[in-house]
Amino acid sequence: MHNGDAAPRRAGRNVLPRLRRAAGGALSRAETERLVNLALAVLLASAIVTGLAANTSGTPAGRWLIVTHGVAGLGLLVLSRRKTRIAGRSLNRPRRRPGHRLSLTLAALVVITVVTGLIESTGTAYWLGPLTTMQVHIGSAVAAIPLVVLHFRSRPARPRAADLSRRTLLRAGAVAAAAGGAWVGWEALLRTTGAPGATRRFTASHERGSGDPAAMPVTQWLDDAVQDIDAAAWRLRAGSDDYDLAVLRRMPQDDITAILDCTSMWYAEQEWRGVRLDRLIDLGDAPSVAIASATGYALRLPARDLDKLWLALDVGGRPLSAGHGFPARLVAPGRRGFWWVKWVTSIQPSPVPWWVQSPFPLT
Ligand SMILES: Nc1nc2c(c(=O)[nH]1)N[C@H]1C(S)=C(S)[C@@H](COP(=O)(O)O)O[C@H]1N2
Ligand SMILES: [Mo]
Repeated sequence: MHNGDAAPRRAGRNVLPRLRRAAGGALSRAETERLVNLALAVLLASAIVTGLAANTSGTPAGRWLIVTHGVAGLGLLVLSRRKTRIAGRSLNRPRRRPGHRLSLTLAALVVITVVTGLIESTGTAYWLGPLTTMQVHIGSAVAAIPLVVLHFRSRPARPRAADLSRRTLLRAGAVAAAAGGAWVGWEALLRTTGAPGATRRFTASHERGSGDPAAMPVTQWLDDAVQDIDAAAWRLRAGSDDYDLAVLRRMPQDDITAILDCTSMWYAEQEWRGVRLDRLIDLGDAPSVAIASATGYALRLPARDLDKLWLALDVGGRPLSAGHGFPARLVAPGRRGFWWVKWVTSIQPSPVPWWVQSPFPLT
């Protein structure tokens, strides 16, 4: 970690003073504090928004989300020394402002989030105790959101019209440049040290078990349990038709090479084999298709994607294992792992557009 924050500091030291002179000299302490707090608010908001959005994205267009996410996170580090000084002065006042414990909790959560983000990017620690590094990262970030809101409500860092002046914009540019420099430096460090993270995907996921389904992690979104399904009793309800496994196996199968990219840090490329959904069901005019699991896990996908979705029965030339969704699971190339419903029991036309649903499954 020390190497990590050395980069922003070095960049900050060179760039900031020069720009500060160009921007018309020093500001009062109160004005500096207000601007630092404002910058932190902007960085926190962009880190949170890009982090959540990046988790839904599975196409290369989502890459800029991850880059912005990293730059915003490192921007927090760039400003951390100044913020520590501001907070230190505030805490050392004879009469502390109310809510300082909340602020310290918030600070701790932000530190945990940034540090786990950095650990994440190195690809060296999938687990942190009983939780995955990503669970700690997302968990602390989500826990921080209400505290961020409370914090800025009691200590508003109000923007002013003058913030659009050349001097403040130059300062914002300097912080952005330092954060961008830190990002470039951190990536270079990952490459030169040969950290596993150097080869992570544009989604920031690390390769695990490609071509070897048994080595691919078994991952549940929230609280589903691995289903032990009796193949003889299993039925798929697709529209008004019932399929059993033997019938499905006699249908035309496609071989699909596709990457399953979970939101919790890993991806794997496998050879899947299954039945294309448009051969299983005719949606008519329905705008979306609803896919449901034996567990109740369910979601909707756009009708126009029906010929780009498969109900897979095999992976790597063998039937799915229970953990990976036996007897049938969705293969949704280009979509993040949570769309790849396992233990599918129902495929139905839905009258509701696919986007009328929570951005993430709720079970
Ligand atoms: N029924 C059901 N399907 C599910 C999930 C789940 O919790 N329940 N998790 C999803 C998530 S988050 C991922 S990443 C993939 C993981 O697939 P795998 O366990 O075969 O690796 O399954 C998806 N399908
Ligand atoms: Mo996942």
